[in-house]
Amino acid sequence: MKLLIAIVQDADVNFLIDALTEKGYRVTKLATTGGFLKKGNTTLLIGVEEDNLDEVLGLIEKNCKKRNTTTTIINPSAESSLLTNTVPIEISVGGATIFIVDVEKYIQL
Ligand code: 2BA
Repeated sequence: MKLLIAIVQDADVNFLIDALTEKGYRVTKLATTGGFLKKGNTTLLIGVEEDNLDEVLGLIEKNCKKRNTTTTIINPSAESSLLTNTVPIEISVGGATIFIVDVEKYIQL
C-alpha cells in the first residue's frame, strides 16, 4: 500500500474528492497553508493499493488545474519606501504536489 500526500488548490478539491470517492477510494482532507503564498490550500491523505496508484494519479491530474497568481516579493536593492521595496511577480500554482510514501502497515481498529 502507498500513502499519497497530495497538496491541491482549494478550488479543485471538491471535484477531486467526488471523483475519488465515486471510484471507492478513501480520502482525508486537511486544511493547510502554503509557506510561500501564505494562503490556504488543501492536503489530501489517500491510502491506495499499488495496483490503483496510476488511476488515482490520473484522477488528480484530471481534476487539478494550474493557475497563475500574482504576489509581491521584497526587492533587496530598493530604497526604504514600502511602495518601491516590493515587486510583483507572477507565479504558476498547481495542478498538485504529490508525495508518495510506502505504508508499512494499515490497521483499522
Ligand atoms: P506555496 O508554498 O504557497 O507555494 C505556491 C506557489 O509559489 C508554488 O506552487 C510555486 O509556484 C511558488 N513558489 C513556492 N516557493 C517558491 C520559491 N521559494 N520561489 C519562487 N516561487 C515559489 P506549487 O509548486 O504548485 O506549490 C503549491 C503548494 O504546494 C505550495 O504552496 C506548498 O503548500 C506545497 N508544496 C509545494 N512543494 C512543496 C514541497 N517540496 N514541500 C512541501 N510543500 C510543498
